[in-house]
Amino acid sequence: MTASYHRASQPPSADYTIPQDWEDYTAQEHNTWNILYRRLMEVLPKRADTAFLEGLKALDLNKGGIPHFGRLSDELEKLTGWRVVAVPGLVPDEVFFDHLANRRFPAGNFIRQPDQLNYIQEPDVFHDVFGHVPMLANPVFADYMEAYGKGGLRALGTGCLKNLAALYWYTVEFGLINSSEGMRIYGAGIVSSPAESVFSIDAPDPNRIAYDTERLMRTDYRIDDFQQTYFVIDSYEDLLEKTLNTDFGPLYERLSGGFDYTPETILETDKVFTQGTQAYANKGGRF
Ligand code: HBI
Ligand code: FE
Repeated sequence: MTASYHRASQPPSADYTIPQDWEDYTAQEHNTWNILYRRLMEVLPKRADTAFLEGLKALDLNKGGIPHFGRLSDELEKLTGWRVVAVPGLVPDEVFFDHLANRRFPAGNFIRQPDQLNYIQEPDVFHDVFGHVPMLANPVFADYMEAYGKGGLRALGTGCLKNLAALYWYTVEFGLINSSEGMRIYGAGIVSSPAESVFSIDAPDPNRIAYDTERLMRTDYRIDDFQQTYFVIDSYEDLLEKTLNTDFGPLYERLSGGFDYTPETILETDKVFTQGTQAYANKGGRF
């Protein structure tokens, strides 16, 4: 009888990777994956971007139960050169950046408890694999994730890791795209949450503001509730190009290493798609 959810069966290696121990998952853990998958597929068609839905199909994450990382990686690697490696949970930034820079996505090998289906603090295998991996099948987004990892390694020691974390948060985790079909989700933190998938597209509450690299790196974010502001990209090509063309050296000089704007702030310079009902127009500057 294994523990009701996985933890590292042995201390992690220097890069924090551990065996997934796929054969040790219980029927209940596989069933938790199936329940979450079904719940998300009730709300994601018409809300998730086609890039996400195509990745989900290409990788066939609906085989039933928790995917086997080795077999999943063999499929993913054929598409964009990415592999999925098992880790026991959050890993230090420099380890995380190094994995991304080498096209390895670190995914938790444990899954949430049946009584925690709606929200978890730490990314489990459902958030990491269902939420993040399908977008890694998109060649342009796959390039963005590698560029993010390489940028992170260069940023170590600049004192701006919080600003870099905001860039990850407002794109990879909670990003929206203004697609030809309308506003759509690509962020993993949204697509792995049934409630926030509906809220981020349907609700009048949040602001939806056009992506701007420096603007969102200066913006604080909440980790324990729905986002009050979502940033919207025009395309993955545009996101990649803006990231590759940003001269981060001088930007890090300008950044305080902290945040200048609260999550609900709207600036006069913002290109606003929707001003949220909860938002107040803060003219910017420190809060
Ligand atoms: N570790 N396993 C894991 N998964 C993450 O998403 C993660 C992490 N470590 C650091 C981190 N994310 C954030 O600080 C990123 O913004 C870098
Ligand atoms: Fe995540």
